[in-house]
Amino acid sequence: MRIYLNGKFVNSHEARVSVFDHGLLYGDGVFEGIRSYDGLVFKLREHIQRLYESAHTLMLKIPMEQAELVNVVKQTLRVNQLRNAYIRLVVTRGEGDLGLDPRKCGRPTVFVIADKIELYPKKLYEEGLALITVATQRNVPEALNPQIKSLNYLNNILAKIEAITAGYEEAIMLSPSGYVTECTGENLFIVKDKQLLTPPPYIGVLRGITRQAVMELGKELRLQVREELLTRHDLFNAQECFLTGTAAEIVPVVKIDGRAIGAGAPGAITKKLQRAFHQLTKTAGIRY
Ligand code: PXG
Repeated sequence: MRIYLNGKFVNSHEARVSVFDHGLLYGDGVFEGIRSYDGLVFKLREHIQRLYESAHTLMLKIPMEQAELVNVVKQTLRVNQLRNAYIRLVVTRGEGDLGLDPRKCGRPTVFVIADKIELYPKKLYEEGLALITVATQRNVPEALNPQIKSLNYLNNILAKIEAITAGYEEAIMLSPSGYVTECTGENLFIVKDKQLLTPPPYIGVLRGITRQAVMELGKELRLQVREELLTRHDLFNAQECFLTGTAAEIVPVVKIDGRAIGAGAPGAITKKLQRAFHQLTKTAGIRY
């Protein structure tokens, strides 16, 4: 496997970063997870733009233009001869010393990994997921805005550990006031009376690229699509619920905190959106 690292392609065993890299020492950096489908990178420009916006808020200057980074991603896929891939793009503050001061880091570290995609089991999509809400609250935007896709994922990892410890695969995280935010690596939607509802970014969620695509598909399917504050009660009494994310795509949710959602099986609108999404992946990408 060839990895892009700071301007060069190197073999994976040579792809090393310093123990003084502030991405490692402090989680000071940003990343993206991107997918390609049959030779098309899905929503590549949107992912690149989100990466640059996350970096801008951190005052982390990515040492190349967006168009150049788009080309690096395409090149990494070509060099590794991958047509269906998972791409991880990482930019860290770079190598510094044993202090937080970002001014000590001379040059950001940039790397791109493209690997075969590990698909989730088919059973997950056919049977749907059972979820629990967890005690670990989602980061508040006033402290560390979840819209920044930073290398600091401990908030999500703590929630994931709670879910796993309780015997579940994924957790629903709430805001400090008890509103639904998102899962540890996916956004959440519910369907109720022809409405497609998802929590608004200001409550503390990542603006998922898949989330955005699904909102647009929902409108095309003549659903009323809205960002709305949701409580656990709203989830329990939804007709359908599903999660969205680059790796997971659209995953039905059939049980939350022991309550069956709708009929307790993947819903009709969820299935329609899954089909529409798969169609979109065949057209909405950038060729490489
Ligand atoms: N919320 C959070 C907190 C995320 O990390 C999403 C939502 C979905 O966003 P996209 O843009 O992918 O629709 C994410 C996704 C993975 C993986 O391998 C995904 C994410 C982070 C780490 C790993 O699926 N982010």
